[in-house]
Order: sequence, then structure tokens, then C-alpha cells
Amino acid sequence: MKITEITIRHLQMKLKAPFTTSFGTFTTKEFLLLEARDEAGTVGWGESVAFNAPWYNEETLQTNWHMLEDFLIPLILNKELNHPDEVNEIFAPIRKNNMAKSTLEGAVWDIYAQQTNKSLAKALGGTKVKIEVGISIGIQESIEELVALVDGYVKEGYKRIKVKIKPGWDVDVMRTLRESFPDVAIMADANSAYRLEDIDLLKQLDAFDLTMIEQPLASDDIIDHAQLQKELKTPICLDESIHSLEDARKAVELGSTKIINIKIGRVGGLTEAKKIHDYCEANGIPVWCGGMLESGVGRSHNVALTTLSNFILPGDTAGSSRYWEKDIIVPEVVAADGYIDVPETTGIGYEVDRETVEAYTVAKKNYK
Ligand code: OSB
Ligand code: MG
Repeated sequence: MKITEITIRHLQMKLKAPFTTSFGTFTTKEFLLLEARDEAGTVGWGESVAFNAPWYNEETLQTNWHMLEDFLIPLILNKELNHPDEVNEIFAPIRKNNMAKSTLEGAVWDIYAQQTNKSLAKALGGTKVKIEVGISIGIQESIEELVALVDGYVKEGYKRIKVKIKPGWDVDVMRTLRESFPDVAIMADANSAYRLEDIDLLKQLDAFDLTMIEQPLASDDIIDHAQLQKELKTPICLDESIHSLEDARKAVELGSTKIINIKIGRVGGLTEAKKIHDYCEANGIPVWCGGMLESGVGRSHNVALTTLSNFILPGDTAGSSRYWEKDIIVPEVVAADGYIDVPETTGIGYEVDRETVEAYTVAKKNYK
């Protein structure tokens, strides 16, 4: 396989409802969509999960464009590749910029799956035919509104409810949720909003039988999380802190995390995601697939990854209609009764709707 042409597009997609985390509010999702074409004319798609501002991590849509244009695309264009795992090695000398790397690597995986006549899920070694779906709910104006939202999602069949927390929107919120939904799997995601000195507050969350608490402390920390986990009953799940298999190994060895949220973009692509998955499986650490408010393309990659056997816990990959009036893939990703059926057709398993893509595109550039 040889990639001979790449197009990068900057898309803007309005979210159905604003999504608020401890670090900010999203109303419109801005991201890069990458289309790669090989010499046989096979087209593969990748999505950058970098946001328009460096809130979640240091990458942005513009830094990703720069890295792709000036460093990553030149390393791949017109190079003979036998397997997408090679992309991970080719990119290794370039430090970090994982979301940029993942954007192109994902498109190569899509092409590889099509060329070997497999679904992306099968190409990755996945076995599930359907995946369990959880939902991530942003910070709301009031606890009453949150309870009403959760009630609706529980009735829709979501297998696990995750709510965002931040100082001032934490213990009372989680207590109310547990009292209102005694039998539901509930977890909290702090997106790094606390410090070790908040330990007494975080310990109060132990009373609510949460499935886990995600990334309570600093986004680059694994030391304080180990300290915190020693004193906390609730399992810690790291998100922001894990960028590679090496990070995962160190965090697990230190006892900083009992569960890992794998985001393809954060770890630099599907090959690294699979490595982390395999390491965790061998070490008794359950994983689940995180979300970055992806469009259908990124979502389809998440669905495929989640078919690997150690994705034991429901992820954040909900159906397209939870986010968008109209997604860029046909059919859209559909969650029904808490499950998404994994597509069996080759590649990502969904058609990219070019007309809709063009309607959302605000900038584009071609490379060959
Ligand atoms: O930390 O998992 C996160 C959204 C934006 C940035 C970070 C996160 C999230 C989510 C939403 O939790 C997951 C989704 O529904 O895609
Ligand atoms: Mg998170």
C-alpha cells in the first residue's frame, strides 16, 4: 500500500447541546478530517480529536495541521507500507503530537482494512459483534436538570452514566445521583480539576459506590494519583495522563490507576491503543474507550477499537444523534438499548457523506 494523495479539511459541526467540562464549554466542534488515497484509489479516513484550544491537552487543530503538513505527511506520502503498524514506527522520532499522528495513522488503518477485505474491527483483531454504550454528561445548570437528563438516558438503556465534576459540583451532585439511581453504574470524570490536598473531599465520593473516578488530579501526573489511590476505595481511571504503552506500564506499576480510558488520539493511534489494550489485558487492568465528541469518522474508529476483548467496561462512544443533527457518515452510528452493532463491511464500515462533509468544511488543502 502506498499513499499518494491526502486532503485535510477543517470542519465545524454545531453540537445539539453545549457540553461543559471542568476546563470549558463546547458549543461547536471544530476538527480536522483527513482523507488519504492510495495508488489503487482506495480512500481511508482519519479524524483529529484535537480541539480548537489547548484545554484538554496541548494540541490544537492548528498545531495538528502544522505537524501533518510539515512533518507527518512527508514521512508517509509515496512510501511503500506493508502494515499500518509501520506508521507508528515511522512517526516515533517525532516527539508527542499524538493526536496529529493518530489522524493520519487512522486513515492508513482504514485503507489497510479495505485492502485486506476486512472490517476495521476485524483488522484490529476485534471479536465483538456489538459493543456496550455508556454516556458522558457535561456539567449542568442545576442538579435537578442533571437528574432529569440521567433519568432519560437510563431509560434509553445506556449501560453506564458518567458525569463531569469540578470543585463546587461534586459531592452533593454524586450523592443526589446515587440516591436517585441506586442500581445504575455511575462514575465521575474530573478532567484534572483537583489536587492531592483535596483528598478529604475526594474520599467523600467513596460513599456513593462509583464504578470509578476518572482523572481527578493533574493532567500530567501519575505520582500523586498513586498516593490518592492508596487512600481511596473508588478505583481511579486515568485519561489525560496516559499517552503511550510506557505511560500505562508506569501508572499500573505505581498503582496510580486500576482502569484505563484509551483514547486513540491521545495515545497516537490505533497501533499504540492496541498495545496498551494488550498490556492491560495481560495485567488484569480493564479498559474502556473514551470519547472526544467525535464526528462519525472518529466514532467509527472508536467502535472498531472497542471490539477488542479487554474493552470490558462500557465506553463513551454514544450514537451520532446524541451529538449531531446530521453526522457525516451514512448510516450514522446508532445506539439502541445500550448497544451499538459493529458494522461488518470493509474499512470503517460507514460511508462518508461527501456532501455533508463539504457543507461543514471551512478550509481544505490537498497534498500529493
Ligand atoms: O475527558 O473524556 C473526557 C469530552 C471532551 C473532552 C474530554 C472528555 C470528554 C468527554 C465526552 O467525556 C465523551 C464523548 O461523549 O465523546
Ligand atoms: Mg476524561
